[in-house]
Amino acid sequence: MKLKALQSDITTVKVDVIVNAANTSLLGGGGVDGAIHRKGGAEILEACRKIRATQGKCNPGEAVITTAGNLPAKYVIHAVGPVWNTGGKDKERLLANCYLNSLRLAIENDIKTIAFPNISTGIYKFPKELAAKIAIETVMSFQQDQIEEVIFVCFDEENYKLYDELLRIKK
Ligand code: AR6
Repeated sequence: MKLKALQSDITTVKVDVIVNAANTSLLGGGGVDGAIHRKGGAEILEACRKIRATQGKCNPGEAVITTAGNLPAKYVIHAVGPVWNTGGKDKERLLANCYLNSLRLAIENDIKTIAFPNISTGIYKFPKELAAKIAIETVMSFQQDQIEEVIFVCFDEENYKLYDELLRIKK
């Protein structure tokens, strides 16, 4: 499995699946979630509504999969990250679960290439360096032989530099 960092807008990345940093409602919001729903179109929201109707809200650490609508990817995995400034001591585990559950869904759906945004490091204010370490370590320790490439798509330069550096060290 090849791991790489890319500084880009995740809605433009051509992979089998892009991951969204969603919220528990699954019904859209700001940040990368807003960008994905805006560019992906109504089909994604419709699919999210159906999931909501059957399973209710999506808890932090969990993930669901939908069509990617008009995006170049085939699917979108909506993962709900933890909010940094709230009670509860298991935020690190919940962030790791976002990556684990997304990878599990990718395996179930025969996905070979997956792109992650830096979940929870925007509106949810998770410290960027800690989030990058958790993301990379979780993905690296995931045992499988189906997924060929994992791209960490960083929007801001600070995150890109962190991922680029950490991935160099781990090689
Ligand atoms: N492509 C890639 N990364 C992006 C993009 C983009 N187009 N836009 C922003 N980012 P955030 P969170 C980066 O705030 O912290 C929403 O309202 C951004 O720079 O999108 O998990 C949801 O509905 C940051 O590094 O997600 C939730 O309510 C990263 O994506 C809440 O925000 C995550 O930032 C989730 O907050």
